[in-house]
Amino acid sequence: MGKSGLHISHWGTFEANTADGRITSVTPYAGDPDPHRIIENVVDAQQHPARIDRPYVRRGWLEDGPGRTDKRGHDEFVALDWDEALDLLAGELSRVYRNFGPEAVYGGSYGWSSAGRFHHAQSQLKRFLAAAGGYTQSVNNYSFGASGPFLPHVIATESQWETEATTWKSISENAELVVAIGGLPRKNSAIANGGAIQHDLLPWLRTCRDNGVELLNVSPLRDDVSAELEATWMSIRPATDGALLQAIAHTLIEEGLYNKEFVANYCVGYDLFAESVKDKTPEWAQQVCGIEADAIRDLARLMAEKRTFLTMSWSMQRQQYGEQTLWLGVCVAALIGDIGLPGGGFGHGYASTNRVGHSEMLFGLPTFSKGHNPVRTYIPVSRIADMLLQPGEQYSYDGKTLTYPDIKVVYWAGGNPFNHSPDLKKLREAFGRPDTVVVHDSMWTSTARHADFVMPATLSVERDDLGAAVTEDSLIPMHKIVEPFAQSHDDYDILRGLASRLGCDEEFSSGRTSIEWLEEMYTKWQEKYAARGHTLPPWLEFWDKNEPLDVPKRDKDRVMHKEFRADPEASPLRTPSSKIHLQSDEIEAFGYDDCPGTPTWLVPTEWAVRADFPLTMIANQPKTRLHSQLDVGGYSAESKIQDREPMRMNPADAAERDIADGDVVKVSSVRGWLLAGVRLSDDLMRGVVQLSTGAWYDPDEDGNCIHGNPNVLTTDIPVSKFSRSNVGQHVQVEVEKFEGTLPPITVWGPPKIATRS
Ligand code: PGD
Repeated sequence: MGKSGLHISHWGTFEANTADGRITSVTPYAGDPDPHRIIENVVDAQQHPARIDRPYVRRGWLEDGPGRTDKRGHDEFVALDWDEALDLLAGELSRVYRNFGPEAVYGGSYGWSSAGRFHHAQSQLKRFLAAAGGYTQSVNNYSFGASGPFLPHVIATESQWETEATTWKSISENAELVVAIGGLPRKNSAIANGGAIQHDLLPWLRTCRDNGVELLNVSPLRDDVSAELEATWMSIRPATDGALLQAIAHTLIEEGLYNKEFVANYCVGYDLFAESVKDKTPEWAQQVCGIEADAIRDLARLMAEKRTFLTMSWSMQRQQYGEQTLWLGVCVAALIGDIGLPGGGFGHGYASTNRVGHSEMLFGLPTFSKGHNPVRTYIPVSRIADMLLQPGEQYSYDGKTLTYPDIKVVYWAGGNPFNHSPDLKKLREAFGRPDTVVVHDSMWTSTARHADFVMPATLSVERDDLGAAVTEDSLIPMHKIVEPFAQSHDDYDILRGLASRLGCDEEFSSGRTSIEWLEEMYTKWQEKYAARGHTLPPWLEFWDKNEPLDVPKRDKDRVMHKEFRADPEASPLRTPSSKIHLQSDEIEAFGYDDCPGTPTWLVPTEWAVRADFPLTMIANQPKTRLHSQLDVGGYSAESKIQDREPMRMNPADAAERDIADGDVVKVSSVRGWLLAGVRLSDDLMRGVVQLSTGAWYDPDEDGNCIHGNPNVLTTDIPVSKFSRSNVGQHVQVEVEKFEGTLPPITVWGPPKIATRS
């Protein structure tokens, strides 16, 4: 029996109890005011049959060599020894670099992988591929892939709205009204990229409530704000927030309630914007979004009267025309005129993770360099399937014309595209195109099953690391808790094995072991703080003490755009005009019909199928895990219904279809179907069903999912020609009771392993 030191994961910090080399239970960090149960998943997952025990190669690849194939995802795997696997893969990488050049290697490798400053799978892979010759990379992310490139054109750069956002402290002390478009769901704030130590969304929202701040939840889901906060729920039809915002702007202008001084001094494009909302009356918006015209008018008046903070969740832009919805939010906040005032203004992504609204560490965290990639070619990250299916094709992105490269090797570590990409049937077809697909993972996820080379990676509990998110108060020494499972290795050691075979080990590893890297990273970081007058303990003292180390933080009362408001000449915005854009000639000149230069609400193309698929599915983030990670863990597993992912449904919609709580249903869209288990809930408005992402994709022979991954239903069309981001948040579906014999889930165990001839 043993007890570990603290361990940090993206979803919380815990101590583990161990016996016989296994984790038997976890205890949340005592300093966390609101721990989440996701930390429990690691207990069952660490030794689960779905762990990858050794290196494997796909049988067809071994027998026929690299090349285009429709067998990926259907084939058997052959076990290899480590040396054999590394020799074979190094040979293949050499062939591709020699014959096709580094652009033919796709190393975009998107995904969250694990917390830990050193063993971050993407950073490791990118540094290795840079050392090996280079790679085609990806830009942006699946979280805010539209707002990332778009918002800098109209108000703020990503580093501003993410890391210089107005703090919860300022909001709770100064705001009178928080309008949360897309809500402030506690479940999403469970996680933070880099790790969560103190979950303080709920404590801050309680302070808001106790201070008399009015909370308004604008969402199709009532529980997008926790019930105890007594928020007002304004239920809105999915994908219509832009129409609501246009009608609010219309009312503010028509009733002369907007802040004329703010608009005159800090904004450009007012006349064209005002013209564009002239006919966007509350009565018009009511027809679109389902909120009564009088309630829209009252809301506009309330916002004009009170110190208002308007925040929009990331989900608002993970849908078609998401840039426009977000931009309309910026416009309404500008008309209200509280931008730059304590507790007022515009926010994006509050509660989308445990990050926005917290202050940052003074001089950041220890870092591991990704090296220098000589290849300039990139794709917007969610265009992975288009890139593989249409090499050489030109496309637009952020005012530029780009060309998809011809990819021969896809190399993925720490991500699960067969979880995160919309339209998984299309992705399957795309994954058939390259010569070779390589995946490092600890689990037999669907992505691993679609690979040629499968390299078993350790879990973070099986290695030493340093952990924290930059918004936390401390850095955690993460001592290994248990030995690596079977023959799994750290990504770093796998890549070192390849680097030495390719002759680039010195460039990749600088000859250091993992623990030597941790010391190097920590010491550089400590010296940075020391040079600025902050003394932190030396490496061995920090590591051996095995306790969280307090790190100094920035201004906890920070207000975004305070300096801009105080003096727009001295502190201009980084937009083309240096001011807030209510309209943009630059965007208009890009000529994108789906991203016009004056923001407007547009009808989603998916609505064309509403006659046959009348329900809108919200495919949001799960409560019981992070994305698809550790889906086999106890907390995630206990939520399943007859082994299927739970889907929530309004009781009236269910009754119309003769569906009861606990039934298994077949959910269909234009693109395919899945099986899910039903939970009835009146926290959903009528016409809406909700199915979280992350159930491991378990395809039948036609690619439909018998387990409940919503991305078999969603579409891969981009948000717009501007950002080319993903629209996974919504899809039109129909639901019927499943009456047949339930097929058993296969994806929670290993795939078929061939005996070697
Ligand atoms: P994860 O499940 O976190 O999903 O997409 P992402 O790919 O990040 O996948 C991470 C993988 O990394 C897991 O398979 C895990 O086992 C593996 N892993 C963890 N640690 C390590 C490690 O140390 N080494 C290696 N080699 N592997 C490791 C998430 C993405 O999904 C995101 S961020 C968003 S916001 C999107 N949201 C939606 C949505 O709202 N709706 C839909 N329909 N679809 C979405 N997709 C997107």
